Order: sequence, then structure tokens, then C-alpha cells
Amino acid sequence: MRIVQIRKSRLLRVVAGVLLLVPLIYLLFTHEGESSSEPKVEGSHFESLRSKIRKLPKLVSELGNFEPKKPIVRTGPGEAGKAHILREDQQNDAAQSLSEYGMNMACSDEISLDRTIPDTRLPECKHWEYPEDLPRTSVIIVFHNEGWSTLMRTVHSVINRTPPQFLEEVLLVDDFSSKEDLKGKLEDYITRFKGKVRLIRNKEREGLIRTRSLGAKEARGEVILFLDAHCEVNTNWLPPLLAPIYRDRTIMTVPVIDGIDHKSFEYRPVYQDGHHYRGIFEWGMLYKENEVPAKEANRRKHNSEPYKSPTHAGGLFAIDRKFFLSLGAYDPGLLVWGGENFELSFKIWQCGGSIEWVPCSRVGHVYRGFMPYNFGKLAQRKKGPLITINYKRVIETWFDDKFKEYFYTREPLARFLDTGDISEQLALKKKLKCRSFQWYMDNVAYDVFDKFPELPKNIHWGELRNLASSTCMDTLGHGPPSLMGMSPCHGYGNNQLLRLNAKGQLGVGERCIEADSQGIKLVFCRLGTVDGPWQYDETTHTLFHRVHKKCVALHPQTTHLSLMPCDVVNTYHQWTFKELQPRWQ
Ligand code: UD2
Ligand code: MN
Repeated sequence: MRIVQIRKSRLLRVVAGVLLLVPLIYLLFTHEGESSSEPKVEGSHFESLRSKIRKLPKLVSELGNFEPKKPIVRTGPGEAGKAHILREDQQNDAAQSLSEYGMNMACSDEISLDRTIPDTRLPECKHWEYPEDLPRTSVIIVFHNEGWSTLMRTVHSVINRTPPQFLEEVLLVDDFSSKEDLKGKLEDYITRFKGKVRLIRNKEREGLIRTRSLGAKEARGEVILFLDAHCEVNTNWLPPLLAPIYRDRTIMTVPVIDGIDHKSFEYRPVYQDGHHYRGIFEWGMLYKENEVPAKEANRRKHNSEPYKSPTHAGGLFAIDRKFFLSLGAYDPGLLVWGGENFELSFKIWQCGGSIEWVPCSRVGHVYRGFMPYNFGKLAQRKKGPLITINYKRVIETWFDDKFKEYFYTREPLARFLDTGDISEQLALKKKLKCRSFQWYMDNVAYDVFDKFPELPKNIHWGELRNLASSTCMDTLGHGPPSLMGMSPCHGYGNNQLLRLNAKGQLGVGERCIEADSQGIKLVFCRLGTVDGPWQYDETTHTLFHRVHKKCVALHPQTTHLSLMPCDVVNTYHQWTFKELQPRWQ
């Protein structure tokens, strides 16, 4: 229904435009390409940022106008994006650097900063012709104690694979790194780029979120484009990201991310060939991806065209600088790391913009094994897990009450967290006349419910204590699939925080507890359902499995759990839920 309405109103506007600007008919009807965007919010604050007269990209039979004329062939370690395997006698250095940086810097250091990588795009991508007058761009790279060669390979790849007329600058923003080689040596090194690469430094640790906002303010380009400090941009990556923004300044664009192995630096796609994914979330605000729904995929004429996405992973995207700043950049109350991707996504969509993922733009990113840095002083000032505080700030600002409840159902302890003052965020939302979260769910993120349905309330939550042993059921820190175990009840934390919902699902974090002949197991929850087999009886204190018709029992003198024929007077079959207190109070 809504789509039809939108199309109609668009048609009216096009007709009006044609009458007023007859010479533009030629442009409107001779340029095949990205299907034009639907108006997001009628009469929105940002209407003036949309252009109806721009040239659109066009699919041509010859090579596209910004394609390299012939491929560069090089030989050496890691060339063509191949894995580079170190010798036995280098393994100590490799292990040491892996623990310091979360990636194998000993390996990266042996690979050329100008190495070649495979072109992972759909073949069709080589045949798009883009406007010649795209906006100039500041590529902003914020970093905190990153490895030298990965940081510089990011810069080299941008310089090597970007049409210079669109590259205003590469802006490096140092978030108070302490590593020696990121000091004077870095300043000397970038002089070779003759002013194209600029470096600014924070006077204290700000975290990546504030550092990006600072970079945006400092940038000189019309468009700003963020990259993590361990990326390699792929062939002809920039024009496809700029084309939608050029047409409509309220579109934020996101490249498709390839993986660079953190141990071998092999470059490889993470998505199955030809399949398109987009960013969504689950109700605990963990970032998830979903295959693009047919409704969205079919809206386009060509499979290599951009498609709309509810959200994005966070690291890599392009946006009109003034548009970003008019949205208040990132909420300055978000600390260090996490949740900013949702804040920006909700804000963009609800306040009249949109997000498009661009299959013809590919950028490699090193996914680290673990986070090598701590959160510094900023984290110590805050009580409670900082990332969850960020999530709470975001949902308290952008969710409607009904949706806030889903978050608190999934993260019961978050209710106790102090988000700080969000009145300025709420004022901005009002000022920009932003739409409700319900609107966003209905029109943009409609596929979230397919995977993560509305959450029924928790009937019980907290630690699950066995009456015989007085110990608690515990994930023991293992991931799924694994057996649940028992350990001393510690009254806080996530490993013992269980939730039994009104439909019988027993959850721990984003995971679920099920049972089979081997025992009581931690498993991946079945997507698309919030139902489960469990029933807790408050008088007998038993936890009953409705399918197997048995009860959860602890084996005496062990930590082994299994389903047994129910014995309501046996304390090994008896359990109590007790709500937890947050550790930070
Ligand atoms: C992902 C995003 C990342 C960011 C984060 C959530 C991708 C590929 N990456 O985590 O960009 O959105 O989710 O917030 O989508 N940094 C600082 N100061 C700090 C900490 C980090 O400048 O205090 C820099 C860091 O050097 C890097 C960038 O911020 O260049 C992102 O950090 P990350 O690579 O550790 O984050 P990642 O990829 O795990
Ligand atoms: Mn990263």
C-alpha cells in the first residue's frame, strides 16, 4: 500500500518537474540506471538536499569510465590477495604481534603496501558509467595504536585506487596513540603524498565515536568517507559510493565489506557469490545481516545496483558532510566503541534520509581475533558495561516504548544502567521532525521480525540455582553448541543470567537452552521463533521439557545436567530463579 502511495506522489512530482523544466526530459529519460530513490519523508527537513536534475549512472557495453584500463600484475608476498605464510622461525614474532595488535603484523609487514587484491565485484560492475562531476571526498581514518603497515596499506590503497579528482584528502585522526612509530615517523612518511594525506591528533583519548565526529568537523571534502585503519579498498570503489549521494545528499552509502584474514592477510569475499545482504539487528542490539528481501531486491533493474538497508556494520561508509553535521554527527554521549552504527542508522532513516549498500564498491577489512586495546579512562568513569550503556542511550532516544521493552526483555540488567542526559538527543529528534520507530520498522526494517520476532515478556529471569547443590546453571563461557554446566552462583554477570519467556523459550544472551539425550545444551536460537519447550512449576520448582516430558536434573556429586523422569521431591530436580543485581551497583 505504502509503496503504491509513494510511487504516485513521486509521479506527480516528476510531472510537475517536467512541465517546469522541459529540457530536463532528455536527462530524465535517457539515463538508465539506479532506480531513482523513493521520497522518504514527505516535506522532510532535508527536501532541499535532493536533486532531481542530476545525471544517473548508466550501464554501458564498453568498460565504465572510471575502470582501470589494464589490470596491474605484481609478484611477491600476499600479492593478488593471496595468503602469506611465514616461515617456522618467524612464528614467535607472529604470535607476539598477534597478541599486541589482534592481527599478525609480522605477516603484514612482509606484504607490499601497494599489493594487488582480487576484484571481487560482480562482472556487471565494470560497465557502469558514472557522472564526471561527483563530489570531492575526505577519506577519514581514525586510529588508536594500530599497526604501521596495515594503517599505511589502507592509505596506499586509497591513493592507488581513487580517481584523484574526487579525493580531497585522506584525513588521519590519531586517537591518542602511544606507539612510537605512529609519532614522528608517521609525520615524515606522509610528506611523500604532497599534502593529500593530513594528520591531526587528539590531546586525549576520545574513543572512535567522538574521534570520527571530530574528523568530520575538520574535513575539507564535500563528502566524508570513513574507513577503519586496517582496510584495502578495491577496484573503482569510490564512484559507485558517490553517485547516490550526488543525486540525493540524504543518502548514506556503504560498500560491501570483504574479509582480510587477520593471520595470513588473505583477501576474500565473506558473502556467497551473487547474494546480497543488508544490515539489521536483534533485540539485544547485536548487529546482524539478512539476505536482501525480494521486495527490495526486485525494486532494482540490475543486480549490481545499490539497495536500501536498515542499518550498517559501522566502520565503512560515505555521507555528505553537511548532512552528517546537520544530524548532530554522532551523539557525543556515546562512549568509545559500539552502538554508533545504530544511532546513525536510526537517525538517518527516521529523520528523512536513507542508507544504501553498494555492491559495486568493495572494501577489505581485517576482522581481528579480539580487541587489542582497552577503553581507557572514559570507561572507568562509567559504571557498568560501556557498550550496553551506549545501546541503552540509542534505544532510549530512537525506539518507541513498545520496542524499548524488547531490549529490556533481552537485556534485563540494562534497566539499571545510567545513560546520562539524553535531552539534547530528544530535542534534535523533535527539531528534525523525525518519524517514529514504528514507521521505521514498517517501512525500512520490516525483515527484522522475520528473524527476530517481538519478544514475549520474561516470566522469570536471573540465576537458576539447584536446591541440592546450591550451585547455578552456567554457560561456563562456552559458545554454542556446548553443554551447559554448573558453577558457584556469583550473583551477577552474563553466564548465569537466564531468561524464561512466556512462550517457553529459555535464553542466555542471544543464545538458547535446549535438551537432547546428551544433556542440557546451549544452542543457536532458531531464527524466526521465540517459542520454546520449557515450563517452570513454581510449586514443585521443576523445569519441565514439554516435548520430552522430562525434567532438568543435576547428577549428584557432578556438574552434569540432563533430562530425567520428573521427581518432584528430589532436590536435584528442583530449581529456583533469582533476579540478579548488576555488579556495578
Ligand atoms: C566495528 C566497525 C567499527 C566500529 C565498531 C563499533 C566495521 C568493519 N568495523 O568494529 O568501525 O563501528 O564496530 O563501534 O564495521 N579506534 C579509535 N579509538 C578507540 C578505539 C578504536 O580510534 O578508542 C579506531 C581503530 O583504530 C579503528 C576504528 O576505530 O581504526 C574501529 O575500531 P575497530 O577496528 O577495533 O572496530 P571493529 O572493526 O572491531
Ligand atoms: Mn576494524
